[in-house]
Order: sequence, then C-alpha cells, then structure tokens
Amino acid sequence: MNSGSTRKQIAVLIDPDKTDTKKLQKTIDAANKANIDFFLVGGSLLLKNNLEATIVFIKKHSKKKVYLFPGNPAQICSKADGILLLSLISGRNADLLIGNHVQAAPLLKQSKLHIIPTGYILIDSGTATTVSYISNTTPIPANKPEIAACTALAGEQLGLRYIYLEAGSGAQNAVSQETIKAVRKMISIPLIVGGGIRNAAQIEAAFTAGADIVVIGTAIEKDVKFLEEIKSIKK
Ligand code: 1GP
Repeated sequence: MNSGSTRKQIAVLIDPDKTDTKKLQKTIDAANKANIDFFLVGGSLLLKNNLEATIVFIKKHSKKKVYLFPGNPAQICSKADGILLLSLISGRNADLLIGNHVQAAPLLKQSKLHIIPTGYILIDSGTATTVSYISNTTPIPANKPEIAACTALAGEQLGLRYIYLEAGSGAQNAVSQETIKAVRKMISIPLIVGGGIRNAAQIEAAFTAGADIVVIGTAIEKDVKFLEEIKSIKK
C-alpha cells in the first residue's frame, strides 16, 4: 500500500479458509502475472489454523507485500508486512471501535508490523453478510451516501489514514458509485472499496467514482482467470 501514490491499486484478498496449497499457488502465479499491487489476508471467521502458513507461502512465491486484514485480534501474525488496523466506525460496537485494539496493542508493538489505521465502514449490500452478523453492527443504508460520507470524514478527523468502504465478502450488491463519490468528495485520505466486485467494469467504475484501492476476493476464489481480466484494467 502506498498512501503517497496517486496511482490506482488492486489488492487480492486471500481467505486462508477458502484455499489450499494448489489453489493458492495458482492464484499467486496469476496475481504476479497480472501485476496486482498487494495481498490482503484474513477473514471474518477462520476455521482452519493456517493463517501463518498462508502468509509464509505467499511471501515465498511473490514479491508483493502482504497485509493482514483481521476479522479478530487472533489474526495477528508477524510474518506479514503490515496490518490494516480496522476500527469499525460505521458501527457502535465498542469492542470493534477500540476494545480489541487495546488488547492487541502490546502484541502489535512487539510484532513490528507496519500499522495502517483504517476506518472500516460497512455499507448495506442487499442481504445479511458475515461481517455484519459477526460484528453485530448495522451497515449504513445503501441509499444514504451522506451518512457514509460524514462517517468517513469523522474517521479522517480522528486521524485514521485510510477509509475502507465494505459491502461484505460475496455481497450481492457492491458499494454504489454514488456512495463512493460522496465519500471521495468529503475526504482527502486514500479510499479502499471492496465487497461483491465481480468484473472489470465494476472495478473501473469504482476507480472512476474515486476509489484508490479496489479489493477483490470471491471473484478470484471462484475463477482465478479473473486475474487475466484485471491485467487489462486502466487504472
Ligand atoms: C471483503 O471487500 C472484501 O472484505 C472483498 O469482497 O470477496 O466480495 O470480493 P469479495
């Protein structure tokens, strides 16, 4: 992640639960060829105990940076390059705003991970997503871009370095261009957008609306060939 860059970036999200060595190898090879910008690793709920092994494997086969995208404080691993330290600012769950961070703070200090303070904003995507269920928070209604914009602005004013607009992994509807535009207009820090993005046109639309970084997980899990399409995207 490069906050000083004006270049648009694409990140590949790897959920360690939804991959195996063979699949991961294929994904990494295709991601290297597509020249994606970095990897995120994590998930709302991890059933297999293979976070560290997944990170080590990616780092062995790619020069791209690997950042943690933790669903909970158990997903801290010093083998990664850095961590999106997420504060769920669209919700009112104190643990996800600051509580977990207090518990994780000493571990993070020891880990020497590059910390990227990120305001995490859930946008309603049409159906319940794992992230809204697990976080026990209500997403911002999709037709209220002004709430998303003010939430993002408050995050920036609190000193967060990135804003992440999240529709949820595998979301039925991705974050709308209208919401991305409203947030972009309000903040000056980099904007990450993810959840339910399944084709090149949606990636380009998110960039046009003002996203700096687009995150893709499910579409690549379903078909690694999607990474070939990504190669041709104008950033
Ligand atoms: C989820 O934003 C990411 O946290 C990516 O979502 O899996 O739908 O691409 P997808």
